[in-house]
Amino acid sequence: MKLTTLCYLFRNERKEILLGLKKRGFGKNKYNGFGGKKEGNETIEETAKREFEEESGLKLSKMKRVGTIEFIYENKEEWDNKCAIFVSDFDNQEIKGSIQETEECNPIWFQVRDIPYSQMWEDDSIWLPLLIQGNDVFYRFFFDSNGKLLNGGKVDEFK
Ligand code: 6OG
Repeated sequence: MKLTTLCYLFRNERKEILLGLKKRGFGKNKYNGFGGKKEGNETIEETAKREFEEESGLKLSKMKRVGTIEFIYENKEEWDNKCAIFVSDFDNQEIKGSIQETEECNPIWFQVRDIPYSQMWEDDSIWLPLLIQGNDVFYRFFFDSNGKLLNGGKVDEFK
């Protein structure tokens, strides 16, 4: 199964979150954290930082690993991925670059209380509120080949 990353950047004491509106490819027209596939022999944290910069324009120096989520698809094994989840805080770290819209993604700050769950993957409303409250997230979710959530839940063995 391929290894992927997702990183969520917060600011203003975690009252605001940066989300990216994907403009093409997998998850088009959905908001998500920033991330993608592990390449070559980079570490998973290197992947997370590289993908964050590619999609947002920001080069973060600090990220914290807070969990693992497996996304499993019916009849679409090539989409299955095991995703390392990271968080980062905009304040009190050195950040290079500036927020930029790219061909792939449009980054937008949201108030945490206004997260657009209806325009996100269905699983996000289950675990993202817990992550925001400071919890670790270890989950496995099953989807049909249209990306509809079938079932899923917590997985302790990832810890
Ligand atoms: P590429 O294969 O396009 O990376 N991803 C999901 N994110 C959320 N929130 N929910 C899902 O449920 C997801 N399935 C995949 C992981 C794919 C990116 O999309 C994320 C990767 O960051 C269906 O390079």
